[in-house]
Amino acid sequence: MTISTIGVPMDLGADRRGVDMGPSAIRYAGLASTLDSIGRSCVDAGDLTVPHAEERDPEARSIEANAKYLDEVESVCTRLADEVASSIDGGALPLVLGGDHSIAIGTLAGASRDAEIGAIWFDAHSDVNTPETTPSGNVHGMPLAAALGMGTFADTPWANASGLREENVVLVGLRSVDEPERERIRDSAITAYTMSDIDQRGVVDVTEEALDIATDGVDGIHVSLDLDWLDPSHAPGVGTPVRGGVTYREAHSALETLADRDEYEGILRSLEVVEANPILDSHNETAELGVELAASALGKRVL
Ligand code: B3U
Ligand code: MN
Ligand code: MN
Repeated sequence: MTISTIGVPMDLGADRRGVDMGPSAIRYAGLASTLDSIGRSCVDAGDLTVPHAEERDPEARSIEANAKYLDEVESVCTRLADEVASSIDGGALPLVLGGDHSIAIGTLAGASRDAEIGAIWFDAHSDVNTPETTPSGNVHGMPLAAALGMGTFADTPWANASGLREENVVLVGLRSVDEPERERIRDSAITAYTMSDIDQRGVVDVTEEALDIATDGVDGIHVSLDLDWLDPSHAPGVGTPVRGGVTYREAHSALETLADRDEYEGILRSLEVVEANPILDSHNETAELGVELAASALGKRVL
């Protein structure tokens, strides 16, 4: 299956410059040649246009302190959803390059258009804040809540049109969860694995179970890879690093486990790599890691 790369140079959801250069950094790290070397044909659809924070009327910012730039994020996500849906319709596998994690609102909407999907969320954070609970106002802490219609997101088109159910959502690698998010996860049908689960059971066992849950009764799954899932010693170029993340090998093992399952069951519908910030990075190593991990997810084999 052809891979269709879609760049989304979004930083409004993190309210922090630099992560908008993520798509460029990931391409510079050799995405196209790496995919080519593993025998996957790849078409680059280029970058979506994302407005800059500086273009914005400063007065407008304070009004939505609880969800900064939400209008702009939603308008980019509307276009992203169309791109993702049309690349799936065309028989391709969309590989979305962030940009901050707010773009997942669009990716999930596109991947779930006319389909039931599951989602695996590799992330240090749970991203189920809403405007009522967010400690930062940053929409990159809210995309799963938006897609699932939690809190004030219940009335948005994102939630209503989505073929994503909590029962098929699995969070893997958590170590930074806000108190209202903890309650929300407990009250939901979402499955969540913390870093302690990975410590105790091993990343392959956890990923196998995550795959069982995410794929149960659906047409396919979206895999969202927030690079802050990894320990900052391996992925320093992210906006909100949290110590105690997965190691380089654990990350590859998890994505190889996904690729093995995909080879036999054809479950992967869309993939996303987000939060690479080259300004905070050391010699582009986080973007390079993003490329390597995408290759593992897409079937790279040593022998
Ligand atoms: N939970 C916090 C922090 C955060 C979430 N996602 C990232 N950071 N990258 C929040 O602001 O919602
Ligand atoms: Mn995230
Ligand atoms: Mn995160």
